[in-house]
Amino acid sequence: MKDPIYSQDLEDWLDALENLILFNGKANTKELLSDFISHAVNKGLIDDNFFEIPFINSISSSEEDAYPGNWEIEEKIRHYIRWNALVTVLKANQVLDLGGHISTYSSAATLYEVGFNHFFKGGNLADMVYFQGHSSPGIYARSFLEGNISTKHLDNFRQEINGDGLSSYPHPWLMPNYWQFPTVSMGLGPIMSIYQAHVMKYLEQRGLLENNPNRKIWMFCGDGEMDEPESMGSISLAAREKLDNLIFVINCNLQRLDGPVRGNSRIITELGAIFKAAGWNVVNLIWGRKWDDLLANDSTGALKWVMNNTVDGEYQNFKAKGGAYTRKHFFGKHPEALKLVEDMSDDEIENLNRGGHDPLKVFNAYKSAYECIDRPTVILAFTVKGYGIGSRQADNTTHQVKKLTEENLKDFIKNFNLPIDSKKLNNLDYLKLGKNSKEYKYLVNQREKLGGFLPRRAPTKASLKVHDNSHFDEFNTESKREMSTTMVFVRLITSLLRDKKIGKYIVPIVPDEARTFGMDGLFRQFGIYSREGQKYQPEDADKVMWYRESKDGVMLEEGINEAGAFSAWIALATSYANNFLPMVPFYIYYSMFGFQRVHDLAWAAGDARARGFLLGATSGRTTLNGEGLQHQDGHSHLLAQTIPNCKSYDPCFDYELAAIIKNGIDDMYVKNNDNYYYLTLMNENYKHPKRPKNLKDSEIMQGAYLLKQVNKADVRLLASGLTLRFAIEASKKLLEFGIKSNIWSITSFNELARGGVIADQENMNEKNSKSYVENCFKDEMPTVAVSEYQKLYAEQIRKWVSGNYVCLGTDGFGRSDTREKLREFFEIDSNHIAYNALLACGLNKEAQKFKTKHKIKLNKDNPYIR
Ligand SMILES: Cc1ncc(C[n+]2csc(CCOP(=O)(O)OP(=O)(O)O)c2C)c(N)n1
Ligand SMILES: [Mg+2]
Repeated sequence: MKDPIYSQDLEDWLDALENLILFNGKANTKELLSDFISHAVNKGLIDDNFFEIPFINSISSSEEDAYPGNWEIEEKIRHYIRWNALVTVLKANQVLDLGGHISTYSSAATLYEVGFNHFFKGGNLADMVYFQGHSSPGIYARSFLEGNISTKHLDNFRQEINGDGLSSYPHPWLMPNYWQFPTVSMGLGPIMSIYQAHVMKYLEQRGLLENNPNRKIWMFCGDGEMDEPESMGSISLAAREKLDNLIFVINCNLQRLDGPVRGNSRIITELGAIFKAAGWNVVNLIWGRKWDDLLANDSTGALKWVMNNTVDGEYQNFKAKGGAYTRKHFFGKHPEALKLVEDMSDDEIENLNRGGHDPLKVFNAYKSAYECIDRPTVILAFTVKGYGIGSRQADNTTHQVKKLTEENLKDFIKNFNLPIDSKKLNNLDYLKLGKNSKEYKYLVNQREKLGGFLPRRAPTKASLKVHDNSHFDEFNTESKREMSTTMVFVRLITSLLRDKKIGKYIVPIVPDEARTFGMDGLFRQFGIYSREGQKYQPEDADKVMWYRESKDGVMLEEGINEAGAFSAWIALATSYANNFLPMVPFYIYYSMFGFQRVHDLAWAAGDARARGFLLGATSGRTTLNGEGLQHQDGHSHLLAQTIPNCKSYDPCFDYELAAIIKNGIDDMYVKNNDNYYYLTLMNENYKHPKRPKNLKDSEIMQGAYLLKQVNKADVRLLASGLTLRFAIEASKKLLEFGIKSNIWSITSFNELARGGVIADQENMNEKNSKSYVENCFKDEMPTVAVSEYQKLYAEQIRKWVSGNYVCLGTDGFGRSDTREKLREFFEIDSNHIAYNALLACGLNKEAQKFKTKHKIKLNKDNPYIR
């Protein structure tokens, strides 16, 4: 083991360094030293761990500001909150076993309380705080002391059905006036907050949002949570974009659910190196004040050496096993370190506090984050999981604790000096602050000074009415040339972007696919947002569609990063609630890399009441020819259907697409409904007919309309998206057999099914409702339904279709081939529609004839299992 004591050689070098600073100044020394070290690195003379940040506080005690708050009052408030959070969970588990977490908030209480008392801005354009999901009991407990949550609410923690309950975790869907950000799915808080900060700068640079350097985004999460790829996947963007409005507070209590996060090394050291390399301002918040004197007396460097040569598994033990153990196994690692504590009792050693539990250290760390310009800050806070809960503190199972022994409770009461009679622990009750108490006044006053209570979600009512209908109406006439629905969409969004009233609120977002979708024309016209503008002459500057980056660019080009692009979309789609600024984001991507890639974010978007459009382009299992198994989407609508407030559509014709976007804007930004819209777009060109005369938008929006009605129809053909064209063709082929078809354009099997489910539920509750789907298909008639998606997509409405109902679809993996071959293979082309229609009508002989005439290959393998 290397001896920590400084050698004479080192002393000489250090003297030389001091002299250099004295005679040449700091700036020159820095330059010289950097060059010197670069050379040393090049010669392989520098150890890899040289760049490790030492395991000591980034802010030394001499650099600290005094604590600005009332120490005693804050301590009492904090301890009351700790107790109330604990009791909330214990009560929910006394009889009902409803779960909840105690140890996480115990470790994070000081981190939050310093924020609430001194930093988190409330009011309009408040700071955005991403609370760690399972620390919610502590956040509720604070709101309770503030008077914003009642005893009944706390008693109903995790009991929401009968009203007046509190949701387990932060869910804006369930508590829309309180929670803003759904965080409990680990990793989503970090990535969503990074893109929130990115979007905030974007809105500021476009002049849509007031530029306020003091408005911060705080992201609180656990050290275990940092193992999620989403947590760190975008940290380089935050540094590259100089997101100094972003502060990560990582609660390094060294434990996750099952055990240590990094038993054999140190999570803080690891995270510090990674964030530093990514360009963040890293603030180590490791040791509390009680270590200050020890560190000041550590003239030999022995204590620092011990600190840097102890791993997290050991640090966890020190907090679980107490002072005597710590003396022996920590300080005992070096005789000089042991000497430092020879006059201290075991209790005093046990009480040596960690930085994340010391308000003074936390305050100074936050202050330095506030003052950091041009860089995001990460605060690595060293804490103890289950802090203060007697034998359960730092216990490997502490995460799961929901019930405590009497002894644990007594320890807690003693540790936090609570005014509770330890003999009466059968009937647990919350601690309150009298309205006239100095603590209550202080609590409220601190929040008033900062602008108001948090958390608070205060959505603004949007009124982004599109007055100019010509954007949409131009698609009601027959198209002059062949176009794909993707081209239709690009024309429509370009037109909307130019709208004098709402154009500036429209934001196209792409993950490096703009050229694929023919959107490169937008580059020049509207510009690509770049925090730093364009510092170079682009290669294609002389071309019409040159790659134009600009500080006030409209388009968000997020690179090959669907999770990031989706997070940017969420930030914009919830801007009406978090910035008082309704925005209309259109995120367009390869449909296969949408829901199935980032479905958890799509779920969070539903929870967060996002409003905006998702466009799954190059969709359909058979329309994307050539690409094959990984690219051909035959199920994104089924995934979309799992999100209750996502409305999804598969339009075929341009006027359908235009109507869906028009009504979607009206639904979200005029009627203020918390829905978001998913539309699939195709890349096959064809002519679009004139919009039928009597067609109502409401029919398109409810999911179906009768495109072609014949007198005394024999069969109904229901077709979604592009397959509508095959159904039209099939109806012609059926006429050869004297079979007349009614053709329905199904814009959304999903919406039809939802309407059916809603009416069924109402009927069960004696309301006598009839759904739209039931009304459409009440006549008994053979019906063939077809889509480019799995059969299940059309199957959803079986219950409400009267008569024989046959569903065609594209079950199975895709593969590369031409569109025609794929449609034949998946049995959804016009031949298969007509053939199945004849069978559905019971015309078996005609079906055989049809099969021969049109050379339908049967007896082939099922595409589902091939
Ligand atoms: C994506 C995801 N996976 C798993 C969980 C379940 N889970 C909840 S808390 C937790 C442990 C969290 O550890 P850490 O991030 O260190 O937070 P701490 O409680 O220690 O502060 C786990 C695994 C989850 N909520 N989300
Ligand atoms: Mg942890």
